[in-house]
Amino acid sequence: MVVNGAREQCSIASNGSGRLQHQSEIEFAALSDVGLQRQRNEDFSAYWEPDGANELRRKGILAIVADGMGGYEGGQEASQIAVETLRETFVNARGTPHALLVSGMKAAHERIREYARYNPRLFGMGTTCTAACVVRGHLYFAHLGDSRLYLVHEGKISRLTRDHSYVGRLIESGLIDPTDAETHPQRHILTAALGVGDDPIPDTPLEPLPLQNGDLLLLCTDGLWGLVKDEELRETVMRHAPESACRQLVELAKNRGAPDNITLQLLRFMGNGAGSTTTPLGTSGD
Ligand SMILES: [Mn+2]
Repeated sequence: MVVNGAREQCSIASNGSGRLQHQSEIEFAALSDVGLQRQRNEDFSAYWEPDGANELRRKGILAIVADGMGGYEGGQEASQIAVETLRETFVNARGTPHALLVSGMKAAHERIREYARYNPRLFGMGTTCTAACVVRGHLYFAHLGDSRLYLVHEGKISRLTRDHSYVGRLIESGLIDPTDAETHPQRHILTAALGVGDDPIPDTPLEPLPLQNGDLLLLCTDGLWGLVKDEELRETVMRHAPESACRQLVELAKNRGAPDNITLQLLRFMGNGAGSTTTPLGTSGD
């Protein structure tokens, strides 16, 4: 089953029926909205889960968000190419989840560069890309740019990705305060993205992260996290079912002006957890 973030002004998706059919451990919802000031939605996202329990066990599920940049239609093209290439690689190639995510990102990078080469007016097109895979209760991810992946575990929210942006660097170096970042004139400058520069090396965790029943994963573009604080994200996703939480968070961003496109995916892990005996990948006994 594939759920694409369509190019409509606003689109909601969920895997409600798929979950019942395949006993997926994931409850999923996603929402993308053009926002209040942009003409186009340059964000793109997709969620994939295999048809069949064996395949689900072997491959797990894949969630991707991408936020394109570049003039003309460059941003739109870049984010869509990235998401589709990464998904293709993940679905069709063989390898560990980590290897598939990384090689998928490399393939996406190449394809965007090639596309720009044959469409010179799209020169400079690029995209952020944050992809998460959950297989047998373990989270893998790969990340480039300033979209984000959050984990809500036992009521606490933590950000699993760092922003590959100029402002992100200034914050990490202690040169500016996180609160200044929201208004910093250079807050949109990325230091790493797909389709731009040399071969990208995405951030990945050293070890897959074991998930527990009830854990929540949130993937989102800066159109959301730029306007909605971590604490507000946490409260909303904990208090509401995924689909309703998606709608409320987009509403919140819109109440605050929504200058950018907003895209988010929310995944609730309903499995036994990585510590269970049925998950051979589990490395610790809880
Ligand atoms: Mn954005």
